[in-house]
Amino acid sequence: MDKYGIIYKTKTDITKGNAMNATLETRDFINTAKIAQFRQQGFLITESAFNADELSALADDMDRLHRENLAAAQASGDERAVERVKIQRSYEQVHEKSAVARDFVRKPVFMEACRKLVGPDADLYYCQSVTKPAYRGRYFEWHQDSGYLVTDPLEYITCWVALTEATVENGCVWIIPGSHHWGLLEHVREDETMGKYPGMRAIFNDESGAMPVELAAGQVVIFSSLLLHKSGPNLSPTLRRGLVPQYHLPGIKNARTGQPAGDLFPVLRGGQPVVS
Ligand SMILES: O=C(O)CCC(=O)C(=O)O
Repeated sequence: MDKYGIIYKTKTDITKGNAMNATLETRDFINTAKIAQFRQQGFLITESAFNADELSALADDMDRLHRENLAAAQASGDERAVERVKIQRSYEQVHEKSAVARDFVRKPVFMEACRKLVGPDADLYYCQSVTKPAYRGRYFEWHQDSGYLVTDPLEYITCWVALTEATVENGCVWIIPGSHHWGLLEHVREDETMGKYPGMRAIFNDESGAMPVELAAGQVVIFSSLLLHKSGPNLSPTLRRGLVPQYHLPGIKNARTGQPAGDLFPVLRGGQPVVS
């Protein structure tokens, strides 16, 4: 048993539960056409994979993290820190801070994605809650996720789950289909501004194929860590909420140092979900 106390869940366990969950838990979200699209264009989009209770339970717990963070900033008396917390509502490795998130990242749609796109064994690599506040959620530069930390093996999958609907107006993700074939691009670090999050920007010069990925709540866009993507500002009067779990092969390393990379949080072994 590892630090998370791994137990292997059998197929019979997966199909238990109430009728609503049984439907979502037994349905296939990724057919062969979607797998072909993922290989050719670097992404696929699922139908809604979660019911309203699952989405609101996660949103509520991400709000709890935000309230705790805001209270800590307010207690510090640092007004700039308070302001930053209000506009930068992104939290990292949330499965370590939230039992709801820890359960969520092993939901069937992700296990199916791992099984079909990663392999019978997969680990969670990283998991962010990404909330863009109304009117103040900022632009996020074009990048490849592999541009943040180069791993060995290089490519893994990013799942961007819409906890609320994601639209052009509220700052949905944009992608360049097929750009995962361009290989790993050079990235430069960009400073934050009032209109832009801090982060890496990929160097490239053809964004003519860019398309927005508008999603209904519960839908997931799954893409290669080499696919170029960005997101727009939130110009709407409501929050835009997403969760971004990423999955890779067990044993992935930081390509520069050779040290283990990612969180080493096992989710799938021998094709079966891991529960703790
Ligand atoms: O949620 C967003 O707005 C973009 C997040 C993103 O691209 C990332 O975390 O790599």
